[in-house]
Amino acid sequence: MRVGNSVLPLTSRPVMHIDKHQIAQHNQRLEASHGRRFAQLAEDLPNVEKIVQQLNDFQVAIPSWALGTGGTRFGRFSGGGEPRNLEEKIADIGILHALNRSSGSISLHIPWDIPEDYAAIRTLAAHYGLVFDAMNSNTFQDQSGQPLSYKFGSMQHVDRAVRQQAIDHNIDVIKQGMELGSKSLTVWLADGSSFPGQLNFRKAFQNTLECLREVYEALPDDWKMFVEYKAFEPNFYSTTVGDWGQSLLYASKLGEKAYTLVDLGHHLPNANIEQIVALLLMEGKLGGFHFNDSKYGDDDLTTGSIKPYQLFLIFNELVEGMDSRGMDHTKDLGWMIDASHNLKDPLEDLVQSVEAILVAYAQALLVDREALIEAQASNDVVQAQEVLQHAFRTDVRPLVAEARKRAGAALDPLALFRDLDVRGKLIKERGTKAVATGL
Ligand SMILES: [Mn+2]
Repeated sequence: MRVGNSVLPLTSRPVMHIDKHQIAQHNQRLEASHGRRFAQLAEDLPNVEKIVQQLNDFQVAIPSWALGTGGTRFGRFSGGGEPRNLEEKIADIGILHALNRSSGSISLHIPWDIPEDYAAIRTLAAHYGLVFDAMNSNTFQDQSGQPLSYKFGSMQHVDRAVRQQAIDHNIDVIKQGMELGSKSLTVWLADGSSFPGQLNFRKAFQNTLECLREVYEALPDDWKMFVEYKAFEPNFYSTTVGDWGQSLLYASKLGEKAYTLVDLGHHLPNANIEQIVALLLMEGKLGGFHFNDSKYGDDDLTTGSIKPYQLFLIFNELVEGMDSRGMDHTKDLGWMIDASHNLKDPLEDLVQSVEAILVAYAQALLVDREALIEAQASNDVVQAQEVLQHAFRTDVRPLVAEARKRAGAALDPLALFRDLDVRGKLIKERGTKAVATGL
């Protein structure tokens, strides 16, 4: 992984990189104990090779805004060495991908990450083995120099001129994505109201639909549009794309290139997300997925840190639903992490998130489908629970590690990240005061 002179200007040539020898050395140290644990697990799994291959193929997109320390409304505590520009964000994801070989794409947010030279950015990403996943538009903030304000919404706005501005921005994001080789646009709208009476719900919906339709018309044929919903925040009385029903309504009215996007943190407490996923898949309208975890609301905590069983149950429905439609696990849905918080090193947090996603996926692949169908058909509630929990309680980490090893990644990415003092080197390169653009 050498970044050559021809690719990068001198100033943005990263010092920190992880090479094959470092990974090989690390793996060699852990090989004996890993080999024992993997062999033991493999003995009980007749389809172990297929599962390892599926884990090997699975890729999760990393959002460009997850590389800096996230803030809250109250404060932001930078850990230092944060990427200062898009090039450095790509370099960070390159480090992550070198460690786990499961983070092979980047999801950009416009206008936080507008590339100056598309070809150069594409070349740089390719250098790290990265491609561009979904593009994200932003009509939830006002940008400097923007003529009209989104204070009272964007696509729902009572003023047609504001709506047009939001349409134009989204079409512009599509054009930028085309330059980068992206194939999808994620639209998340903060639109809604915070007080009863503020909004005519029907008009807000119709305005939004009309705007989304104009953006949809601008989508290339091989693109998808993801309509992301969220129950509340920043608006606290109503949200104009507030739940999966509303998103599905928009997506159905828009057409076959429009899909619902599920973000794990965007539901009311205790929502049965696995059931939502199952029904959206049944309708062929689940397009993408944003991973994070939460205790209360849109907490954006590390995936799998709070509710790992729920994550497994969601993956169980994803695998069952995708298989029933003959879908490709790796290509037919957009998988992305959407989290950003203020305590952990952002790269360590992402290592943990990707690991948690792969663990839940592996557990879902272990579920004995035939036994589950049999239990369901005979109303054997006890056995159904046993089948699911047997898979969930299996320690599948050796499978995930084996998949990584075969892909040329590290057996223990977090340990290697720390052994190599990656953050220390990034701080040396970028300084302690470097602050990532974005949230
Ligand atoms: Mn999201």
